[in-house]
Amino acid sequence: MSTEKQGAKGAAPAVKLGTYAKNTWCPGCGNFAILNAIKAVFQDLIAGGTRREDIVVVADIGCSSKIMDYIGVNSFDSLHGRAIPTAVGVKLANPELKVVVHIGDGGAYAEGLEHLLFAARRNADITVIVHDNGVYALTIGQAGPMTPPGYKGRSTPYGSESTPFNPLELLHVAGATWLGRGYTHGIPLLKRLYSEAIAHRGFSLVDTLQVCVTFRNMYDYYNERVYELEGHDPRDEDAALAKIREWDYAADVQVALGAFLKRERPVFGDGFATYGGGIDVEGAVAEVVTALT
Ligand SMILES: Cc1ncc(C[n+]2csc(CCOP(=O)(O)OP(=O)(O)O)c2C)c(N)n1
Ligand code: SF4
Ligand SMILES: [Mg+2]
Repeated sequence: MSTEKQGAKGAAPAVKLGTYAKNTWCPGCGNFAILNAIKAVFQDLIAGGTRREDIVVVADIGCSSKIMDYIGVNSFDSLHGRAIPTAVGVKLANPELKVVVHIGDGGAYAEGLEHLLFAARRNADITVIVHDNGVYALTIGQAGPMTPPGYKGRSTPYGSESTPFNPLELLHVAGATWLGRGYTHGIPLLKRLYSEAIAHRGFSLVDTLQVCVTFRNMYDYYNERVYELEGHDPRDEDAALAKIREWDYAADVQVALGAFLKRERPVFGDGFATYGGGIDVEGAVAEVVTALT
């Protein structure tokens, strides 16, 4: 379900991409910024000629993943940690689609980590937007893979003992071809990063520092530390790794935002069309349907 309104005088109607689903995020949640940014990016894509039905959001499970209910494009709700392979399958089935995953840090960097690394290794042409709030928010704030030591939550009442790993460093090594980091205080940068990531051909991921105001409110902390990359060349793989290593997701240092890495490698699935002269997808589907009816 979606709503559309008439645009400016004489202009084509603006596709609003809203839905009638009731929004259940907490007031002040960083997910609102991600929603506004990605909707604006989809609107720009549609204004530029992309068919609305060719945009697919694949959601995981969590507060983050409710976002698919609030965007009027095709979507698929996967199991926790399984949004990545689902998205890769969607893209392989129809390479014309723009496939965007919305997933929490728990889903991406714990439950689904193996899938994430393999999608990066294969350079699957999908965009992954991680809502990185550093907790399992939907299940009321347990410590997750990105939770820093000392965090007191339901599962760690005396303080978390574990240290996060750096997901961008891991993905750089795994073979990702586009990597960036955003923050939910500032929609223009999010919009630019999401737009660049979607335009990139190959595996792209934007680790989005998404503030969970209810269980881990990091606004003051991040506001004092974040800065936008300037003069950084994302095509320099070593410089990208050095910038990515500047912050290990636990140390009290400056936190860079922007596009860290952009490189080209063969894209997963490009070779499939050459197997046996190509796959007749419609014919194969018709065969199955005929057999079932
Ligand atoms: C396989 C599996 N494990 C655990 C759960 C329970 N569960 C649902 S949401 C969630 C937390 C999600 O955390 P995250 O992925 O970081 O998303 P957030 O809610 O923080 O946006 C968990 C543990 C589940 N649904 N399925
Ligand atoms: S619990 Fe946290 S992440 Fe979930 S909606 Fe509330 S503020 Fe947002
Ligand atoms: Mg989370």
